Amino acid sequence: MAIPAPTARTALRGAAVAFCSALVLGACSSGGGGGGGGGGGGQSSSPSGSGAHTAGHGTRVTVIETEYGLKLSRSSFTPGTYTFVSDNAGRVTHALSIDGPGVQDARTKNIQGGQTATLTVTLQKGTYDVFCPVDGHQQLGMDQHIKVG
Ligand SMILES: [Cu+2]
Repeated sequence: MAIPAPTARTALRGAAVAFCSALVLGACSSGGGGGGGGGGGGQSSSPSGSGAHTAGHGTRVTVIETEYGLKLSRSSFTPGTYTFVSDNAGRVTHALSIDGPGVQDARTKNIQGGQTATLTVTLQKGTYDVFCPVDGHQQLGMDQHIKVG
């Protein structure tokens, strides 16, 4: 019986939208009715990490770091995405950096002794330099070359 007149509906909707936008935007999403885009979330406060590649989808490769050397869990690589899990088994601060075709000095944050950090990169055919970017450590032996292909 009560078929709402289109004009009334439209007016009502318009009023509701206006009402909502007048309030805090987030409050509207609890209404559920019309597909409210992106309710929660908002800007999660990211830590210090810059552009963190958190989605570690790659093949895991463990890199044990000590004074002063790197030990990779694998030595043969085919092109693809890898997540390097850098495990600082030493006492001083280290980090892990990878440089080669398509990967320009990707690096983890500094890693304290006993901590780990990950680095996800996509490797192509070629040779990559895997090293510790902390001052002088590369020269001291924290340096490995891996061949992909
Ligand atoms: Cu180091």
